[in-house]
Formats: sequence, structure tokens, C-alpha cells
Amino acid sequence: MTQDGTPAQAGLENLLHESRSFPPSPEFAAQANAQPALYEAAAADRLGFWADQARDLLTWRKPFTETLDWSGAPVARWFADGTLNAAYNAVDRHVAEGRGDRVAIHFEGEPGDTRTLTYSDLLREVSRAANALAALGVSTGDRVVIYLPMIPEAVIAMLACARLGAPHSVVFGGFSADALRSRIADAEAKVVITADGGFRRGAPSALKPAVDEALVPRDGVESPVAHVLVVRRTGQDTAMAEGRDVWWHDALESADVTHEPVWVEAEHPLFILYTSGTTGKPKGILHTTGGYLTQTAYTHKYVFDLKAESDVYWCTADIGWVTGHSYVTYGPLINGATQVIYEGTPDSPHQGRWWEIIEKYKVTILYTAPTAIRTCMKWGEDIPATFDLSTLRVLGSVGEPINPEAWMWYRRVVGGDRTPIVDTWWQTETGAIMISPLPGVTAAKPGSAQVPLPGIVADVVDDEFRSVPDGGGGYLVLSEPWPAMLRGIWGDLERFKDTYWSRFPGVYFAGDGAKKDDDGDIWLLGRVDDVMNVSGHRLSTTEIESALVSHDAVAEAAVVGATDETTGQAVVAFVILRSDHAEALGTTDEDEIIQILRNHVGKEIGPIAKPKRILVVAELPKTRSGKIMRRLLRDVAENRAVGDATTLADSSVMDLIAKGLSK
Ligand code: 6R9
Repeated sequence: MTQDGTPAQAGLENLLHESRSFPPSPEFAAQANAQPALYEAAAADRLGFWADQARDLLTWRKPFTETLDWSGAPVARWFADGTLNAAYNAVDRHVAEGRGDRVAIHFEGEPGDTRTLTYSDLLREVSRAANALAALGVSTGDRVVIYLPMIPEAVIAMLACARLGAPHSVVFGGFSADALRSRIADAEAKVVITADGGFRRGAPSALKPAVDEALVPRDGVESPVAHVLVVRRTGQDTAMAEGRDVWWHDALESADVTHEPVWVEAEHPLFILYTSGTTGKPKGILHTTGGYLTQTAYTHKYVFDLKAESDVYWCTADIGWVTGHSYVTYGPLINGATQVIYEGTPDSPHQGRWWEIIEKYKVTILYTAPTAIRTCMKWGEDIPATFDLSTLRVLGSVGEPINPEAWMWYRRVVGGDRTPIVDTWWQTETGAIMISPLPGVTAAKPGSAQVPLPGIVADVVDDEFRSVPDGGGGYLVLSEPWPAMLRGIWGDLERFKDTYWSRFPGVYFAGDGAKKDDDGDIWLLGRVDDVMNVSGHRLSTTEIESALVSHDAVAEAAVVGATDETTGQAVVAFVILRSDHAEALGTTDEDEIIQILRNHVGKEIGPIAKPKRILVVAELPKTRSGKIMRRLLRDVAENRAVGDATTLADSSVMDLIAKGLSK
């Protein structure tokens, strides 16, 4: 809303004018898992619909009789009197039902080493790992921190914990020793599972030293960790603390290959995953078993149209991110899928590595992030063009709003102008996909996540909690509890209530700005803290980034609102130019380029949106999950010392930007 209380549409025009639509082909629609009847079934009896999904997609040890208990709101209990085990559902039952020889994981290491694990292999490894953890004293309810590269052991470790009913907390391999320390302390973890290192950008990169550092007592407080289990991946020299550290291969070698899973109640904690809040210490988002697994399996089956017997699925996310939890480990394995796991970066050893992997494994479903797509755009479309991508049949996007240009490129260059694209909106907190087109049903619009999935109820409301009419903008809320919803913030019920449930009565506040178009479809506009207010006009960072990237000369753009004496905030843009920008612009003069781009934004959105400053940079600061760290760019834009950059995927980026600017 603007300062005078009227809905500001000035900044929303660009995306609202996006009118392209891609209906599913009749062939795709005919074979799709999702049919329009799915919406009808969920609308007719929402809870009954979820109960059906839970029964269809999971194997219960003891069937549940009650679907939802919301009497302790906002802490939900789903399927609470049922019992089950996550690892049993992801692995054992596939073997028991004759699918043991199916490939579960095609692993591709960055240096080119490969491993193939069938479901039978996975059962053996997970069982041995569970026995090994139990031998180290881990029992049901104990927390285990996992700090690993993207190798099969990451998935095996998660499932081994789940098998014991020991909640795991995965910490990004790219996080610092300090970040690891605070998460270990908050979760009071008993064991850490790590590796000597992993391969990144063509070289081994050590992990174990960060664990050693994180476990050193500080301020007289001993670490709660009793043992560290260490996977040998790179073979680099690794210090092992006597009595504390154990090699994974030693522990598994002596462990029994069978293990009886621990049957837990549906509400038993499955994992804690820390996500950074805007201030203060990271929030330990808590997920439990039955509801989480139901919704991850359901969404994985319908949103990606998974056919477990024939598809080869690849989600490029790291397990340190919630996408890796729900769409590498749990969703695909619960559904018995065959998937690719790749250890390294997309440009090692060359910029066609991803496309090469798709060709090699005949990948049919690809799930990745807009930032990766834009990076590939920047490298140029001749690179994917030299590989056979014709096996692809569904493409997914997650992590941030995907600008229409990137969407169109993804569809045309990667999807051969043929594949449906699912732009999936969800959060660590929601546990699974919430808003997304369904391939085969929804006519997709580039840049919009469009519709809540069957069983999900979402709305866009204004400051006064009034549902906005079609064409209006406001805040995204989730109006009804859903199975995979977070059950709290670990150890801090008050913060949970405060963060998500206090802004509007009885509904979940997602923290994202959104608007409804004239068809009532939802467009996500970025975090509400990314919404700028320039002279009382609400401008979305995404809108302006989208406008900039729609210019042929721009590969990537990040926009921040910098404090401004006169206008409240001023728009500051950081842009990466395409290598062939001179052609598109007819000039290489930086001042001229900046002028052209300012005018372009003015033309696309309106003069109010013209960036006050445009800075041409070589890189943008991003987290490992691909989110642009606008906070750091804001520091640059406001001429401050750059704040904490420890969660950046590549910490040298800020130096690069600073150097570029002082030229
Ligand atoms: C899964 C994941 C959550 C935040 C979320 C929103 C942004 C994610 C999006 C999207 C627009 C999409 N986001 N997917 N925005 N369209 N398809 O990313 O979880 O890391 O917790 O981030 O990411 O702002 O609130 P998480």
C-alpha cells in the first residue's frame, strides 16, 4: 500500500502486462497424473482429500483415525494416532514390493566419478548407517547434525537418522564453523556426520576442519557433541580426534546390514532445518513425520508428473536447503523415483556440465532455481544447444520469483519449446510446494506460480486483512493448516507465534508480497522486506529486476532500496551485462549504457521505477540456495561497510564488487 493508503499499482504493471499463456498439449494432459478432478476432490472434502493422500502414498504401521487436530493451533497435529517410519517408506517397502533393483540414485561426482545405488543398495547402506549411529549412542529423539557435500552419504545419513527416529539437522557444507557451532548448540546435537571434504570448482574443499573448530569449547561451555562420523570423500589429510571421531567406512563395515526401523508417531520430529531470520539467531524450523511425508510425496507426484518406472528426475538443490530435503531425499524416494545427484558446480569443468549430465542420464524432469537459469542464459544458449536435451518433459523452478525472460528462455532453450514449466512457491516453513501450476491442467503464465495446489488454501490480503480483488496486491497468507506445515521453531514457541501468526488473526503470514491478476492467479513479488517504498509508491525489487533483465544487454540484475533523504528509498540496481552487450546497446561507454537501461526501466514500468543508480558488476552475492543477498548490496548502495557475508556461496564476490566500484 502507498503511504496514503491506496493500493499502489505503479510498480506492478510490468508483470501484470505479461499476457503469454502456455496451455498443456493434449498429449501431455491425457497422460498427466494431475487431472482437473483433483481440484474438485480437494474442494469437496479437504481433510478427506489429505487423508486419502496419506493412505495412498505412505505405508502406515498403525493406520491413523484422525486427520487433523487443530485444537492446539497454531501447532497442528496431522494423522496423529498413526505410526510409521520415514526410511521404511523411502526405502524398505520398495525392496519388499519387488522394486529393489530399480536405481534410486545415479551419483555424478564433480571429478567425473560415478556410483549407482539401487533401492536394495540403499536399504543395505541405510541399515548399516543406522546401526553405526546406534552404536555411537544415538537413540530415538536424539539430534544429529549432518554437514556433508552432495554425495549419496548425505541422503543415506538423513535416512539413517529417520530410521532411528533421531531428528536430523542438515547444515549447508558452505556454512562457516561459527554457523555450524550455533546450530549444534541450539539443537543440542549428540553426533555430527561430516566428510573430509567435497569437490567444488575442480578442487577438494575441506569440511572436517570446520567441524573441529565448531566443537572447541567456548566460554567454558563444552560442545554437546560426543562423536563425529567422517565420510572419506576427497582423501585429503584429516585430523581425527581419538575417542571422538570415527571413519564412516570403518563404522559401517562392522555394522549389521539389517536394522528394524523405529516406528514413530506421525507427529514425531523428523528434522530441524535452520533458516536465517532477518535479525537475531537462525530459526530452527521443526518438521514432523506423517504430514510432511504425505505432502512431499503428493506434490512430487503431481507437480512433477512423476512416473516412477520411467522418469529420471533431477533436482539440483543441495541437501542443506529445504528443497534438498523435500525434493531430493524424501519426496522422490517415498515415490520410488530414479534420480540424479550431482556433487559440484554447473561450470566444472565446463559450462555445459549440467546439460551433459541430462544427456548422459536421459533426465526427464529437471527442478532448479531461477538464478541458475539466468547464469546459464549469461553463458549463452549455444552451450545447451550442443547437448541432447530431448528427454526432458517437465521443468521446475523454485527459490525466488522467476522473471518472464528467464522463464521463456528455460522453456525454449532447455525445454525445446515443448515442456511445461512449474513455478513452485513454498518455503522452509511450509515443508512442501504450496502454490504451483499443475502440468497437464494449468495453462502456464511465465513468471507466475498461479494457483494453490488442491488441498491448499491461500489468499492475498491488504493491511486490514481484506482479501484483495483480482488485479490487487498485498500480502500472501495461508488460510488453512496443511500437512507439511512447520510445527514450530525449535525451543521457541513464542517466536513461532510471533513470526508467523501474529500479523493477521488465525492465518499464516508468509512474509511474501503478492498480487492477483485479472484471472485471480497469484504472482509472487518477493519478500515484503524486499518491497521498496519510493515517494510513497510501492515498488517491488522483482518488478524492476524483471524489467532490467528483459533488456537484451542484461544477463542478471539485483535491485535494492537505499535510504534516500527525499524519496524515502531510492532504487539502486546492480547489473551484470551479457558478454555480447555491445551489440545490443550499440555502445561500450558505461555512462551511456546506464542511461539506456534507466530509460528502459522507465519505459517498462514507469518513470517512478527508474533506478537512481545503476552499478555494472561482474558478479552478484548469492547464498548457496541461490538467493541474492540484498542486505549486502544495500550496504554497498548506502556506502556502509559490508555486513556479515558468511553465508555467501562465494565470499570473494563482495570484494569483487567493491573493487569494481572503486575503479
Ligand atoms: C523453497 C524455498 C522461501 C522464500 C519464499 C519466497 C521465495 C521460493 C518461490 C519464491 C517466488 C517462487 N520463493 N519459491 N518466490 N516464486 N516460486 O525457497 O524455501 O529457502 O525457505 O525460501 O523464497 O520469498 O518466502 P526458502
